[in-house]
Amino acid sequence: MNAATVDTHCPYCALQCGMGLRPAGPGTGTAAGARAAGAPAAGGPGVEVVERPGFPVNRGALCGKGRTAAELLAPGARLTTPLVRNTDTGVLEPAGWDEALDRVAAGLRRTGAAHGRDAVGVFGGGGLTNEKAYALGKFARVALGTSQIDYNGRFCMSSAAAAHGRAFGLDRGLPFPLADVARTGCVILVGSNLAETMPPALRYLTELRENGGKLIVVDPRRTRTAEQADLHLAPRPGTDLALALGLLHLVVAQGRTDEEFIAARTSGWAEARSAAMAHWPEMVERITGVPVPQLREAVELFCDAASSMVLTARGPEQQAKGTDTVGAWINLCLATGRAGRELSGYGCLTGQGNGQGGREHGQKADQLPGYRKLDDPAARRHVAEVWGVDPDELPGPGRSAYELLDALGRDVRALLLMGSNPVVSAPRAAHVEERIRSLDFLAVADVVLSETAALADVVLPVAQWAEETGTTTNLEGRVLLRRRALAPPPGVRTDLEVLNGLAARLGREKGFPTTPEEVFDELRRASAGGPADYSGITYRRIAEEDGVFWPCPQLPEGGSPTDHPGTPRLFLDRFATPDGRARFVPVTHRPADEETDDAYPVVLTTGRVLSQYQSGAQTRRVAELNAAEPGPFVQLHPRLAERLGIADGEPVAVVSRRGRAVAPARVSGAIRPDTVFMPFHWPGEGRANTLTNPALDPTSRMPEFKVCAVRLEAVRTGGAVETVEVGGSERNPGA
Ligand SMILES: Nc1nc2c(c(=O)[nH]1)N[C@H]1C(S)=C(S)[C@@H](COP(=O)(O)OP(=O)(O)OC[C@H]3O[C@@H](n4cnc5c(=O)[nH]c(N)nc54)[C@H](O)[C@@H]3O)O[C@H]1N2
Ligand SMILES: Nc1nc2c(c(=O)[nH]1)N[C@H]1C(S)=C(S)[C@@H](COP(=O)(O)OP(=O)(O)OC[C@H]3O[C@@H](n4cnc5c(=O)[nH]c(N)nc54)[C@H](O)[C@@H]3O)O[C@H]1N2
Ligand code: SF4
Ligand SMILES: [Mo]
Repeated sequence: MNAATVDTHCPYCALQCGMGLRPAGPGTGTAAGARAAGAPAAGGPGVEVVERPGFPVNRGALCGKGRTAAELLAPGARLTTPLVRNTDTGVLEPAGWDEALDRVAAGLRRTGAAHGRDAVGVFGGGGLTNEKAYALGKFARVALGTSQIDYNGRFCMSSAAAAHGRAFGLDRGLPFPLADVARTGCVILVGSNLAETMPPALRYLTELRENGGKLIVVDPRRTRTAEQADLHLAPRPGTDLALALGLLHLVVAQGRTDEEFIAARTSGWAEARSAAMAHWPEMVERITGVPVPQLREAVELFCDAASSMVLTARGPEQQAKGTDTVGAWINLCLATGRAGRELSGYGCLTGQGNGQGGREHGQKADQLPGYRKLDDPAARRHVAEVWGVDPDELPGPGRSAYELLDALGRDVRALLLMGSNPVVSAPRAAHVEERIRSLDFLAVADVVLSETAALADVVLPVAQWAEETGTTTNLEGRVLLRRRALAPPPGVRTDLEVLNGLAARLGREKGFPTTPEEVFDELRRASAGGPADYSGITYRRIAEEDGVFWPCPQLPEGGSPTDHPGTPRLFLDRFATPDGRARFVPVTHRPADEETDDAYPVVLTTGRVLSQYQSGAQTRRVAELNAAEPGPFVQLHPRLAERLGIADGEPVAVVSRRGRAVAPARVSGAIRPDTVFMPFHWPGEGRANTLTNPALDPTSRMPEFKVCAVRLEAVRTGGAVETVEVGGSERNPGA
C-alpha cells in the first residue's frame, strides 16, 4: 500500500469493513464510467477503493457495495448545490448556501413561533457518525428546544436494544468481538441473512464449522445463509417467540438447565420457567410449523456444545413483539448458562454503518449522550453542564420514529431530516408520504436527491464518508475512525457545517463546532460516567489500536487518558444490572398484530438483497449494483404460484389493508408456501412498504416490518386483474 493510501471504513453496513482509499485520476476509479443512467459524468470520484488486509474484522474482504462505494463521490453522481423550492412555480431550483440556510432557519423558526417548539421535528439516521448524531441531538434540544427527535434506528435494532437493557442492564449489540463466533461450539442465527447483508462476516460461520462447531439458522426462507447451516428451522414469520419458548420448554423437560449458573448469576428464573412450560412442543409445532423432532435436534446441538451463542437480526426483531421475542432467546441462553462466559452469549447483529453509536449519543427520542436517559435528573444535570445550559431548559422525551412521522402536518408541522429516506423505508409508506407532503416546511440534508429529498422545500447537499473525518461504532461496540481522504466538491458542506450554520441563525453562535475532533472531545465529556462511556477514547488511540471497544472510561488522577484498555468482552464477571445479575423476563407467545384470514390469506415478510442498500437511495445510483438487482420482486413458492397460474417473471399484485404493490414473481422452492417475501429497496409501484403494518412493539416502538397479511392477484396482460383464492393452510417450507 503506498503512502498516499488513506485507511478508512465502508460507508454502508455495521460491519464497517476496513478499506483503503487511493487517489485516482479524473474519470477513473472503481467501475468508472459505469454510473447510473442519467447521471452526468462530470469528473471521476477522485479516489479508488483498495483492500486493507490488516483490519481485523473483515481482513481485507469487501462486498460489492463496499468495493463500488467511491462511485457516488463523483460530482456528477450526487448533489453539489443547495436546492430551494420556488414558491411560485413549485420547482426545486439551485440556490446559494446563505439563501438555503436562511430559508431553513426561517421555516423552522416560523413554525416554532406559531405552533410551539414541539411543532418542529428532527429525524436522524443510524448511518450518521457519532459526531453528527451527537450534534443533531444537541441541536434539537438546545438550538430548537424541541422534544420531537427520533431516527431510523428505531426501525432497526430498537427491540434488541430494549431486550438487552431489560436482561443485562446494558445494550451493546455484540458483547464480544465477532471473531469469537468462529471459536464457539454452536450458533443459533435467528432471522439474519448474513451471506447477503454482511458477506465478509460469513467467513466466521465457515470457520466455526471447520472447527467442528454447529450452525442452526432460523429463517422462513432457505437463504444463502441457511444453506450453510447444519440445521435450518423455517418458522412461519412472526412466531419466533413461540419457537424460543418451545426450545426452553424442552431444555427444562430434558433437565439441561445450568442450575449453578442460574443461582449464581441470574434473577427471576421461577417466573420465566413457568411461562415457558406453558409452551408444549406440539403446540409450538402448530404455531410455528417447525416439526418437534427439529426442535429436539436444535436443543441437542445447542446444549451438547461446550459453549454456544444466539445471534438475532431483523427477522425476529422487526415484530410488534420483538422485545419479548429477543427476551425469550436471552432466557434460553441464561437458563443454559450460555451468557456472561467466554465464547457464550446472546448478541444482536446491528445493521447500519453507525447503528450502534447512533443509538448511544442522543438522536433517540428518550436519550442523552453516553446512553443516558432523558428522564433521569442526574443525566440531565451532567449533560446540561457540558452543554452550558440549565437542566430545566432541556425538553423531555418525544415521539418514536413512526409516531413522529404519523404526526407530521398535524402536531409536528416542520421537519429537518438528516440521513434517512422514509418515503421508501417507513412502514405504511403511502400514509407516511402523505404526512410528509402535508408539512408546512421540510428541509433534507442528503448526498443525493432521494425520494424524500425530492419533496423538500430546501435540499442541502452534504459531504460523504470519504470527504470528512468522524467515528462510527461497529456491531461489536468497537469505535472506529473514518478519515478524510479528499475534499468534497465545491458547493457541498458537511452535516456539522449545516448544523453550525442553522444554530447560528437560530441565535446559538457557540456550541456547534464544525471540526469533528472538537465535537468528539465534547461527546467524550458528555458520555463520561454514562453506560456508553467514551471518555477514554481518542482519535489517536483508535488509529493505533484498530478501534477501541466501549465502555472505555478516562481513568482519574494519576492515570493517563490511554490507561483503560477498552472492553472487548462484557459481563464476564457481572452483568450491568444494579445487583450484577442478569434478569429473566417471563414472556409468553402472542399472535402477530395482523393474522391471515379469508380476505388476506398469505403472510408477507420483507427484507434485503445483496446488491441494494436500504431505501436504495445510494446503491440504485451505482450501475454495477443496480445491474445485479435492478428492481423489486415477489418471492413465492411454486405451489402458490401454480395455484395463481403465475409463471416466473410475470407481474403479481400484493394487496394488504394498507395498499397494493406490483412486482415480478420470483418463483422459488426456498420459501414457505404460506409466505411471500419482498425486498424493500425500491419506490413506486413495487414499494414493499406500501403494504407493511405500522403496529408497534409496546416497549421498543418497533414497527412490524416482518409480518402482515396479504392476498395475491395475478395481473393479466391487458390490465385485467384476477383475484385468486389462496389458502394459508400449508405449513412446512420447501418440503
Ligand atoms: N445488502 C444489504 N446489506 C445490508 C443492508 C441492506 O439494505 N442491504 N442493510 C443493513 C441493515 S441497516 C440491517 S438492519 C441489516 C439487516 O440484516 P438482516 O437481518 O440479515 O436482513 P433482513 O433481510 O432484513 O432479514 C433477515 C432475514 O430474516 C428473515 N425473516 C423474515 N421474517 C422472519 C421471521 O418472522 N422470523 C425469522 N426468524 N426470520 C424472518 C428473512 O427471510 C431474511 O432472510 O443488514 C445490513 N446490511
Ligand atoms: N419493509 C421493510 N422496511 C424496512 C426494513 C425492513 O427490513 N423491511 N428495515 C428497516 C431498517 S433496519 C432500516 S435501518 C431502515 C433504513 O432506511 P432509511 O432510513 O431510508 O436508510 P437509507 O436508505 O440508508 O437512507 C439514508 C439516506 O441518507 C443519505 N445519507 C447517507 N449518508 C449520509 C450522511 O452522512 N449525511 C446525510 N445527511 N445523509 C446521508 C442517503 O443518501 C439516504 O438518502 O429501513 C427500515 N425499513
Ligand atoms: S459488508 Fe458492509 S461494511 Fe463490509 S463492504 Fe459490505 S456494505 Fe461495506
Ligand atoms: Mo437497519
